[in-house]
Amino acid sequence: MSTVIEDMIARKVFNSRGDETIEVDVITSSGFGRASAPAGKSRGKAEVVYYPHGGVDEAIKKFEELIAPELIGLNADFQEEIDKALHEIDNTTDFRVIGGNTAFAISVANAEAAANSYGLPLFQYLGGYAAHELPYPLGNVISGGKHTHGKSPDIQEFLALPYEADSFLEAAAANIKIHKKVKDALKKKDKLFNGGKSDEGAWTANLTDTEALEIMANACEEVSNEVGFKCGLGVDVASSSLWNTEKEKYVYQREGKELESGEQLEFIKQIIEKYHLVYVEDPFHEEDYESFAELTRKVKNCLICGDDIFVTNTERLAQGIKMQAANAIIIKLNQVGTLTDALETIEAAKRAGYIPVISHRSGDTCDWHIAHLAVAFKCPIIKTGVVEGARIAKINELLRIEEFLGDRAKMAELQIL
Ligand code: 2PG
Ligand code: MG
Repeated sequence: MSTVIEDMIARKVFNSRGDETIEVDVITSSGFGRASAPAGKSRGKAEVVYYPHGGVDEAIKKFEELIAPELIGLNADFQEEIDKALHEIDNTTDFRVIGGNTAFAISVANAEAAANSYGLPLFQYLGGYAAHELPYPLGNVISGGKHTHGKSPDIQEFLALPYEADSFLEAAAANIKIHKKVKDALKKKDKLFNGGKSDEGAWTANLTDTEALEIMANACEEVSNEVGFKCGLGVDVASSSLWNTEKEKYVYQREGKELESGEQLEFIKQIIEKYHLVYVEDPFHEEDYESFAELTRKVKNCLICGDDIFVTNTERLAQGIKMQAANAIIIKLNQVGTLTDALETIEAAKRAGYIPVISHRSGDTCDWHIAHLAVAFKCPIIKTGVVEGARIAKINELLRIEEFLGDRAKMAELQIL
């Protein structure tokens, strides 16, 4: 058995939106790893740059000229060294030379190649014997905002979180039940509803935010009663997409309302209380740490999660921790580039009592690695949609991990505060 990298290949493939992306193969003397990068639509401003000028073609050129010659011959199981080398080759703070998505695909493919060389599943290679807890699936059921076109809710995502399920299988099945129930409710509500879905496989319909919340709250309650465990309701407001810098207001186009920061806080607080939300992501725009902190202080039994505000970045998270801005953080590897960077952020989050929520991107591939990372790095929640190929790839991989673990499989500790 040897983990020495013998060869590396980069190619252009497509993501679920049909956009070009990069896929990387890492071949060691006795193993193989492959990873492809996802892409966000509602991106945080402080995310790393996905590709150098010239896109995926230029990234592949850089890979062949600058990266592969440096990494071939190194040991794949020295993950930190590989990730450090990627930073050194790039030599900028935001991966703008080689591309954050290039770094992502290499970093993850490398980890898989090392695991495969040892004959281990990725989650066991990274997490060892202690990695036996499955995350709760946080799934997008109704889409709005930047993830849709035409008349739809302003809030980007209406999510289900079956946070008291006894197994991952039951939890995933509950989300699917909610997704189906919501379809029936939408058919009843709007004769013109034609079953349209967003990139993430969530329903798209002519609804206001309040109507979407009502439909979701009913579906979650009905399914909770049917399955005998709690299925909570959550939202990703994706507020940076609503924030108008000139007006200094949140512009809700569908409903024709404009809210100042204080009014936004009141609105979010009110929907948390009325619909018993257990999860709220990005309730304010990415620079408003103060309002995040005020909301976190004011609400109980609800995760206040930062995505665009933290962008999986340790420095931005440190600022959040200092200000007690939230109690949960979205982890998207391609917001920072490498596995090592993401792990540092996860560990810092946990030390501060923040819940790390590992997440897909709206444009994704059938790559399943985040399923393994959730178990390896003990992230109690995975945000990866309910249906649609790229989402189901991750859900099904978690079902395989659950089966593999057998009696040792256990759902993660997750106390909704
Ligand atoms: C989000 C994500 C994923 P995108 O905002 O959380 O649902 O969207 O990948 O477009 O940033
Ligand atoms: Mg988000």
